Parts: sequence; C-alpha cells; structure tokens
Amino acid sequence: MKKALVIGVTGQDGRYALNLLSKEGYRVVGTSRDSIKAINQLCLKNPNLEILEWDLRNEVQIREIIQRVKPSEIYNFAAYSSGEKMYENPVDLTVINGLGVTKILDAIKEIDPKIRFVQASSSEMFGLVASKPQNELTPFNPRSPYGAAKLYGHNMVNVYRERYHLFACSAILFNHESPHRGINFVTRKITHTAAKIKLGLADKLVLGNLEIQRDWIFAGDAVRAMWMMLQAPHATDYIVSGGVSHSVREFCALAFSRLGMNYEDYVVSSPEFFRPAESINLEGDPSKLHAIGWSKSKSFNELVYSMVDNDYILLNNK
Ligand code: GDR
Repeated sequence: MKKALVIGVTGQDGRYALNLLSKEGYRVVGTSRDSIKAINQLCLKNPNLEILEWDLRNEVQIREIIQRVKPSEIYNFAAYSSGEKMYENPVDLTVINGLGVTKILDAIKEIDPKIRFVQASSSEMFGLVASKPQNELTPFNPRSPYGAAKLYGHNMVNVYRERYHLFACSAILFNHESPHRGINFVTRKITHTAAKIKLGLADKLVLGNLEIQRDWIFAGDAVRAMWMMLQAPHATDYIVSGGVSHSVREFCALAFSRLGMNYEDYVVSSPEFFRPAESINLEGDPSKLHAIGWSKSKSFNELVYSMVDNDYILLNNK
C-alpha cells in the first residue's frame, strides 16, 4: 500500500488531497501545527487518517516524522497564505514558506532520496508579469514577501532535483477555489456575501480592485494535478491553471446572477481592500500539464455556481 505524507493537511488543498489519496488507495498521514484541532476536523470523517503535529520551524521533528511514516510521496501545502496578509511578517513568511521547503527537501535527501515530493508554489512568484499567459519559462518578479518566499522554496526544489537528483516537483499554482475556501479570499467573500444579501442578512459587498484578473480553477483539480506530477516518469515543474483569466467584476456578475440579483446594485469598490504593488493580470498556460493527461473538471461558471449554491444552502440552513 502506498503511503503519502500531507504536510499542512487542514487547509483547503490538504482536504482535497486527503480525499483523492484515500480514493486512490493510499494510507495518508497528515501533519498540522495543531493536531488536536486537525483530529477533530478530519479524523471523525476519515478513520484511516493519522495526524501528527509538526511546526515547520522544527527541522529535527520532520526527520523523525519521515523516518517513522516512511512515505513514498510527500505533498507540502503548509504555508502562510497570501491574501491580504501577504505583506505582513516578512521574516515569518520566509521561515515557513521558504526555508520550510528546504528543511523537508534536506530531510528527504538524508533519509530516503527515492521519496517523491511536490511543493505548492504560487503564481504570486510572477508578480509584475512581463508577458501573458505565463508558462514555466516566464521570468519571476515577485512583489510581496509571500511571493519572494515562495520563489525561494521553488528555487530550492530545482536545486535539490538537479544537484541531489531528488524526484521533486514544483506546482506553480494559480488561484484555486472551492466551497472550502477561507472567507477572506475574494471568491468566497463574494459567494458568501451574495448569499447573505439574498437572505436579507447583509446589504452590500465591499471589495478592492474589481478589474484584477485571475485564472481561477477548482481546488480539487489543482490537487489532482499535483498527484499526477508525482505519477509522471520524470520530475519537473508545471503551471497549474485553467488557461483563462476572469476579472473580479466578472466573478461578481456570475455569482449574483446565480441568485437572481444584479451585482451592480450591491458591490462597492473601496481603497480599503486595494493591495499595494500587486500582480494585475495572472493567466497561466497549462500546456505542459495537459501533456501528462490533466484537464480541468469544472468550468469557471460551474466553479462559481458550486460555491454560491453551497453558501446559500449553508446560510439558509442556519
Ligand atoms: P490571492 O487570493 O491573494 O491571489 O492568493 P485572494 O482571493 O485574496 O485575491 C485575489 C485577487 O482579488 C483581489 N481582490 C480582493 N481580494 C480579497 N481577499 N478581498 C477583497 O475584497 C478583494 N478585492 C479584490 C486581490 O487584490 C487579488 O488580486 C491565493 C492563495 O491561494 C495563495 O496561497 C496562492 O498562492 C495564490 O492565490 C495564487
């Protein structure tokens, strides 16, 4: 039986990884900074999952965990998320999102270099983009501590692959969403508030820049892409995106129309939610990923509708 170690199992992506790997017949061990919370959240639904506590700052413990679990694959989702906080705590961001990756890679090199590893890298590494769409050869130019720390992790994946011959891949993930997305990310903020407005629980939605474009895909598809990278014959880096970008404004229009409303009656753009020096137009070219057999399972419309429907049902049942 294959065994996978999922680092950072309680977030959106960890949950989708847990589902996919269980379905594929893996025994899964997940790590979390708060194992009690993780056990309460996840193990009740999946008794075959084991949770171990690990903080990425502790490099001794990761060696013990890998030695004990003996995984054939490791997925690293643990990171400070970007969102509005991606300019805060640059030191902590670098330790967790950057150096944390090196700690895992080095432990793999020492303990079992045959372990296959995939890192959740980010389109935020592109920052001020030189061309559109972005592919695996597009130069990186991060504009936030978050993007810069992720880029360091990405570079170390390349170093350990080339210098130490590890099977290490970097998934350059564009925005990926689902009903499990945190409420502070723009997609869920829109779908949740639209549902509240429909139910009379809110009267407006205040957002930042409505013209920002993102290449949003379903989080389950992003995680499946990462699994496929580890089943491929060679380790390399891949863009994980849908290949089409949409504006925040378009997202609002679809979400509100799903509930029979016109977004223009409720959505306000306020400088409070504008970000300094951010990537304006991110759109990835997933051709390399298509070549190993991946394609997205949900269109943009299907993704938006699934999130709106979920929030409406959730709030209505309360
Ligand atoms: P992001 O996601 O930072 O791209 O990180 P988020 O949903 O927060 O922002 C997407 C874009 O929407 C614009 N925006 C707003 N964003 C928020 N949160 N709230 C608003 O009111 C608002 N108005 C406009 C933002 O400016 C931004 O351009 C996600 C995470 O999954 C990261 O971990 C991952 O690395 C990147 O995607 C790729």
